[in-house]
Amino acid sequence: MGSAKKKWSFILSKTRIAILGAGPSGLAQLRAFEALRKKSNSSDFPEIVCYEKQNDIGGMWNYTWRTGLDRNGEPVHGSMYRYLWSNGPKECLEFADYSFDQHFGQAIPSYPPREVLKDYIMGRLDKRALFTYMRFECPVRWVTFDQDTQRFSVTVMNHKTGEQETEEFDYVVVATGHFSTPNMPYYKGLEQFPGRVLHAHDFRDALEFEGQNILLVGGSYSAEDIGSQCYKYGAKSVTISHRGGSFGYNWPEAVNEKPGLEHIEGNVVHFSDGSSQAFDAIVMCTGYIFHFPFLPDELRLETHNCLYPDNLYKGVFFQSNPKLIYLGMQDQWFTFNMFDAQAWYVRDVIMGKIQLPNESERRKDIDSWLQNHEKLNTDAQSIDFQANYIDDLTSATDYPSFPVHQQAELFKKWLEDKKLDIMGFRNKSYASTITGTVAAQLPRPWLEIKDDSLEGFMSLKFKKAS
Ligand code: FAD
Ligand code: NA7
Repeated sequence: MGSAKKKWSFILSKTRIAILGAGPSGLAQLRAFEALRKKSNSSDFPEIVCYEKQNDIGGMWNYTWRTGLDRNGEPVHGSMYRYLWSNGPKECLEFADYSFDQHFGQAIPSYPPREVLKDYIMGRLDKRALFTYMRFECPVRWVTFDQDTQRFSVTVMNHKTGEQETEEFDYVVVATGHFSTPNMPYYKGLEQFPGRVLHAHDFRDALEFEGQNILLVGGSYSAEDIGSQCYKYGAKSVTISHRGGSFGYNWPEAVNEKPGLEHIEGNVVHFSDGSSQAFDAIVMCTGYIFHFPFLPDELRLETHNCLYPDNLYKGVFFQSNPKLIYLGMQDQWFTFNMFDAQAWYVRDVIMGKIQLPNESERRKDIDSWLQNHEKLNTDAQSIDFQANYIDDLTSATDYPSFPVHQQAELFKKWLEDKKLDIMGFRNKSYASTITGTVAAQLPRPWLEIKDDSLEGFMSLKFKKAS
């Protein structure tokens, strides 16, 4: 009896952390702790549980053919599609502590397909150790915070047992992503449009639109990439309606730009310049909303896709309750290396290595970033802003320093390359800022390579970049 009681109080005294989501952000957090555990092996190492809705790690990088609901009746998370290739140079997302050379053992091109990048992201993980923290098929249903105990209650639906479970934690890390819940606008006449109307979230295979005249609504990455995919896989014509202006790309003849969409009559779409055109299908590439149905108002981050959401100290600690942490909530030039920088910082705060300042100091820090954020006018400035943010985080931890400003320069080069040749930028090669290795070249132009599988890609006879 006595020893059981002792054991129980020992368990209660351990810091408990819930990580919600096992995409690249949640995995970065798990790995940050795992790295520490391996180094210190200390007995006061926190107890960590990672709840994941899917039945695997990888988040957005797990391709699924499903749309709508998954096999458990939960909203499908995945927005990635077949034939998706990296939309930025891999050299800008390389981990500081795990290079592409280390993973592939050879130079590979700068723009790999999804499966190849996923293989890289997973490559550095000690899956055996990591899976001990995982609770798969456990979507988080509700989170509350008790002011008296200063602990969170996290309730999940465990689809493996068919039962709801509630556990208590000292910290909650929300890493559920923000490119999954469609922002779906309405335009007059949409309900009468005779063809398919879908959001980019449900776009899976460009071949579906082969031989069709397709309209994409939106002026950002999804519109330009889904447009390029549809062109590559044989759409008859691709039209992009961009309410904010023009991409300024030299599109091939079959790809056109239009200004904002006004209304729809039958299969004819009318645009704000008075022009109109008939289409077979419409894809809304109109972005995503931040959706945290498992959080009550007082814990819920309210923001839109931007580089510095308000109320997050260091971009991660929720201002009114810094034991609640949000990872990866920024718009993303940088991705995997930024998630690492955030995860390392969060870990060091939880472990008491970094002290959080008081509420008003945190507010001042947030405001100073927001002031700079407001002044951003160009993509180049935005890239530098995010690089500075990452620098700010990594300089406070022992995360291996990496030349984030050199990577920022690569991003600027990438933007220029896209402007010069939107269908050819993926043929370019860049040098790694981590190892110096110059990426290999694709043997044929990206437009001609239709197989996006890992095996297909790795069996290509890459050329040495000239
Ligand atoms: P996610 O990868 O979205 O992972 C979130 C995880 O949380 C998922 O596993 C999900 O199942 C889980 N989850 C959600 N809700 C719950 C819940 N209630 N309970 C439990 N678990 C939950 N980035 C690049 O670097 N390069 C690219 O080329 C690129 N292309 C992209 C293309 C598309 C179409 C999209 C949508 C994004 C792209 N991105 C790209 C950005 C991509 O979102 C990030 O690379 C990365 O996946 C973000 O990681 P995350 O962990 O923050 O979120
Ligand atoms: P983004 O980058 O958030 O862009 C959304 C786009 O949709 C943007 O151009 C918006 O124009 C446009 N939008 C939003 N609402 C509307 C309406 N109502 N009508 C017309 N156009 C609209 O999302 P993406 O999906 O392109 O990219 C997200 C991630 O996926 C990205 O990180 C990639 O890596 C892949 P606005 O600027 O508001 O005028």
